[in-house]
Amino acid sequence: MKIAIVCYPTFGGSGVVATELGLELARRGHEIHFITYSQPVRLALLSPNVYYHEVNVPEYPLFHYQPYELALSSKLVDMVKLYKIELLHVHYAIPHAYAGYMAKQMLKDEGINIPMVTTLHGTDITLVGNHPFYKPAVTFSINKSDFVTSVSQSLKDDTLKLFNIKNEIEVIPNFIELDKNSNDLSIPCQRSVMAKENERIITHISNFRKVKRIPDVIKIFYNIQKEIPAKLMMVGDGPEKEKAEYLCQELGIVDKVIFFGNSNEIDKILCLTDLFLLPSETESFGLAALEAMACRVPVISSNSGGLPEVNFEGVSGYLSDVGNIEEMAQNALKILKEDSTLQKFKENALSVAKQFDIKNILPLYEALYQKAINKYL
Ligand code: GMT
Repeated sequence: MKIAIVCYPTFGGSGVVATELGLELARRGHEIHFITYSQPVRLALLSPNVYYHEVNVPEYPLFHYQPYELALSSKLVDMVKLYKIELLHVHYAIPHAYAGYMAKQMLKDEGINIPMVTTLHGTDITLVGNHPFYKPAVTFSINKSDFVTSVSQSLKDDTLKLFNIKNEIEVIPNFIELDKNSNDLSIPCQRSVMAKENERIITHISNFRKVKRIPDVIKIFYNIQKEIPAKLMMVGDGPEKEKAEYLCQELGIVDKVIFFGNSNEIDKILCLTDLFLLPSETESFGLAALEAMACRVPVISSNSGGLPEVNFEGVSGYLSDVGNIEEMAQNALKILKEDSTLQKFKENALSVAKQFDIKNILPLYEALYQKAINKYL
C-alpha cells in the first residue's frame, strides 16, 4: 500500500507512534510518505520505502498566524497525485484531520477518492480539542474521517463523552518495538557513570507540561531518597522545567537530581533505570511508561486515563490517585528496597510490555487500511 502519514515531528508520543508505525510498515514493504513541517525526530535515517515531504509555510507580513492547514492540505493533494498515494493516516486530530479532510475534498473534485484514517492521541481530545474554540472543527473532522482509531479504551470513552461523534472508534493501542529496546541484558549499561553502586536510579521522561505534574515527580523522589540512597534523572524539556529546578534547590536535593533536556538516547537512559515515575493528571496511554517497561523498568504512575491499560497494578508497578505522592513514594520503596522484589518487577514489566509488541499491533492497522482502501474501490 502507498500511505501518507501526517504527524507532529517533535518529541512527543503521537509523533513517535506515527514514525515508528511508518518505519515498520515500510519494513513490511509498504511505501510510506511522512508529510509534516520538519523531519520527525525518530526518523533519523531515510530507509527504503520511506519518503519525507516537508510542508513549508512562507512568511507574509499580512499573516498574523501562518496558514499551516492550508499549506498541509495543498501538500497532501500534490503528493497524493505525484506518488499515487492510496490512503491518508493522520495522527492527532488538530489540525491534521481537518487539513486531511480538505485535501480529500480537493482530490474528490478531480475524481480521486482517497480514504482517511484519523488516530486520536489524547490531548487533541482531552485538553486542546475540547476547547470551545476548536470543538466544532474537531467534531466535524472526526465525523468526516473514513475510519477513526484511539490509542486506548479510556480515550475512546472520553471522545464519546466530550464530542457528538457519529463515527465508530476502533481502539488500537500504542505499541513498542521490542527487538530495538534494550531489554537485552547482554548490552553493557554504564550505570556507574550516573550513580554509586548502592544507589537506585529513578527516571522521569516527558515534555514537562503541567499535565505531567512535574512537582509531584520531585516530591515523590524527595520522599524516596529520605529512605534509601537514590538519584533522579529528569529527561525532556518544557514549561515546567525551570520551576522543577527551583523546587530541587528548595528541597536541598540538587546533587541528587540530573536534568538532561530532550534526548534521542532514551534506551541508554532506561537501561540504567530502576524505576520510572509518571504521576500525570491524565494520560490517554502513557507511551513513556511502555517504553520504560520494554527496558525492564517498573512504573509508579497515577491511575488516570489509559494508564491502567498499560501499567498493571502490583505486576509492572503500582497506580495511585492523582496527587497522592505519599502513596506513590511508599509503593516505589516497596519495589526498590529489596533486590529480589525489584528483579521480580523488572521481569514483570517486560512481560507486560510484550503484549504491546509492534508485531501484535501492526496487523490491526494493516487490516484497517485495507478496509479503508476497499471502501472506495
Ligand atoms: O503527553 C503529551 O503531552 C504528548 C502527547 C502527544 O501528542 O504526543 O501525548 C499523547 O499521545 C501519546 C501517544 O499516543 C500518549 O501516549 C500520551 O499519553 C498522550 N498524552 C496525554 O494524553 C496527556
